[in-house]
Parts: sequence; C-alpha cells; structure tokens
Amino acid sequence: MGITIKEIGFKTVRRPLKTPFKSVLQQVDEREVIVVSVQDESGDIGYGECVAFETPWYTEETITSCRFVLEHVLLPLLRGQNFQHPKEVWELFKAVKGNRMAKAAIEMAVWDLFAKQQQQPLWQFVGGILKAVPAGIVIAADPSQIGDRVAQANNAGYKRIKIKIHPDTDPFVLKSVVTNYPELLFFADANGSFNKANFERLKEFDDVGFTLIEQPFGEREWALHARAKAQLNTKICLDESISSVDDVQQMIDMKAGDIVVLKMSRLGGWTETLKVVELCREHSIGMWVGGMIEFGVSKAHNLALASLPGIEYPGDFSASTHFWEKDIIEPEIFVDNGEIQLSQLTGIGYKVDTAHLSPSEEAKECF
Ligand code: OSB
Ligand code: MG
Repeated sequence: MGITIKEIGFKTVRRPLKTPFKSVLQQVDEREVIVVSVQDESGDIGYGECVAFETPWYTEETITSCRFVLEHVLLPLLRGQNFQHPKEVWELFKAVKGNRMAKAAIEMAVWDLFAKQQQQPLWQFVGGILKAVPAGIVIAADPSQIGDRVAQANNAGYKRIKIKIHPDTDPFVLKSVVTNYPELLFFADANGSFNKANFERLKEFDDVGFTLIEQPFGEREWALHARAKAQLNTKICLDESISSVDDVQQMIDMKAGDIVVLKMSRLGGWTETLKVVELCREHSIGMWVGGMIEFGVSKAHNLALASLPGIEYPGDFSASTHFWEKDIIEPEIFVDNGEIQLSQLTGIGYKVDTAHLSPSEEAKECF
C-alpha cells in the first residue's frame, strides 16, 4: 500500500486582482502562485498551491525563492518516494530549514493524493465534521471606501467582515460602521503596524466592537501582545507571529494571545497545522483559517481545514469571484447565505483547470 510519487508538475498562474488589495504592508494588484501536482502509479493527481508573494512583505519567502527551493531542494528529495502516510513528507523535509511555503505546497498535494487514494473527501480524511463552512471577507481598501464595501459584503451574504487597520485609521469611523450592522461579526487586522510608542492608540480600537484584533504588533513582539491581551477587552489574535507549533506554545507561555490564525502555507503544510490545532484545543485557544489572496487549490485545502472540530471563528473565505475574474478550479467557490458548501468529491473536491492557463502563464511553466 501507500503511495509512490511518479510524476511531479509545477505550473505558474499569474492573474490580476479585480480590485487592488491595500494593506499597510503592501498593495497587491496581481498575484502569482505555483500550482504543484503529484501523481502516483494509479494516475490519481494531488494538488497543492504555493502562495508566497513576489516580494518578502508578509513572510521572508518569495515566489522566486520557493521556485528555487522546490526545483533544487524539495523535488529531488520527493521523486520516487514511497509514503505510507502523508505525514512522512514533513519528516522527509526535516533537514531543510524554513521554506515553509514551498514545503506546504508539496505537502498539500500529497495529502490530496492520499485522500483520493482512500476515495474520501480531504475534509473527511483529516477528520473534518462541518459540511458547510462559514464565509468571511476581507476589506483592504482606502478608509473612504469601507462603508460601501461593508454594505456590498452584507448584501452578498457575508456574516463576517475583516477590516485592515493601522495607527492612522480612525476608530470612530469604524465604530459607526460596525454599530450599523449588529448582526455581523467584525475582525480587525493590523498586520503588525502598532508599536510600543503608540500602544495607547491601539486601546482606542477596544470599543469599536471588533470580535478580535489580529496581529497588532510585530511578529516577535510577544511582550507587547501580552500587554495588549491584559489591557484590552477585545481578543488578541496572532497571524504573522505563528510559523510553527513552537510559536503557539510561546504565545501560550507568554499569555500573548487568545486566538490563532491558521495558515497552512505559513506553517509548512498539513502536518504542522494539525499539530497546532491539537495544541490550541488542549489550551482552549481560539482558531480560524486565514487567507492568502489565494486561488482555489489553496482555498480548497483551507476549507477542509476549517471543517475540523474546534475551528470556532469564520475564516477568510470569500467567493472565487471576489478576487478573480476566473479561478483555476471547477466549479468555482461560491458563497450562499454566508456559507460555502464542502465538496463531497474525493480529495480537494475540485477539478483543477491548469490546461486552460493563458499563454503567458504557460510560458512561465518552469520544470
Ligand atoms: O494578514 O491576513 C493577512 C492576505 C495576504 C497576506 C496576509 C493577509 C491576507 C489577508 C487575507 O488579509 C485576504 C484573503 O485572502 O481573504
Ligand atoms: Mg493577518
């Protein structure tokens, strides 16, 4: 039994966003990802998506560094390997430091392949229980547009809205928006834009009505996050700070946060993510699944993750049409009454349409 990796494929997808994504860290107008496929002897194909950005503004990895590491480091280790369980991929890559987004892309593909071999939807294979996952949208726009964007999201059925904030954001403007929609959940994401000097400013966001504030301070600022957790009523949630299960342990030990944003790409794939989920459950740490302005392959993996018991908050799950003119999966992901139904098909549950990449995308195919 098990799986022997016979073929490995990589394709670059590069598409413009419908609307620019503006955060304090970066404006994203166009997105490039690498779709990884692995095939076994049976001909089944598993898919993963490498979601590093073009430049290192979110994590240190870039899509170029990932392409290098995939081609020259990870791929040679993977070729011809036999696995009894997809967790063995993490073991295989143990000698390779960091590069979690590159590793995650391959890991995802192998987990998908195993679920397909077992003829199970991936969400079932990993122990998921939800049949539908609550949707959630992110508003990363100029302050003057926030009111309109929230109204649009509400009309589209979203029940959870995440708004990007930074020290110059006016909390009173946000408060007037949030109080207009008492039935919606609002999250704030500061992407590490606050610091010791403007700590008091952060406190002004405490009575806006946010369910949580994501990553107010820099990724290694455990003490500042602990201070925020002690002094604010709003829950503190960590995103950039959490790259491993050890980081979650650090957050717990330092009392530096109440909630963790799960991002499989940042954590290095399913194996480490499942360990994080277990640790968070043990310590009653809240969890939800974060987005990466990603295409449907990554989204499908994340939907399976969000189906697990204990993921209590709605994640960054918007419809394919939110970012893209056309996604790379069939059917596309759509939001119905604030929810996304999980596919009942095996593996990630979607067809991957890499045969219809535009010529410029195909020209970038690298292996
Ligand atoms: O900080 O959560 C973040 C997107 C890219 C990089 C970092 C972040 C984000 C988002 C999620 O905010 C957007 C989405 O994909 O829905
Ligand atoms: Mg974030």
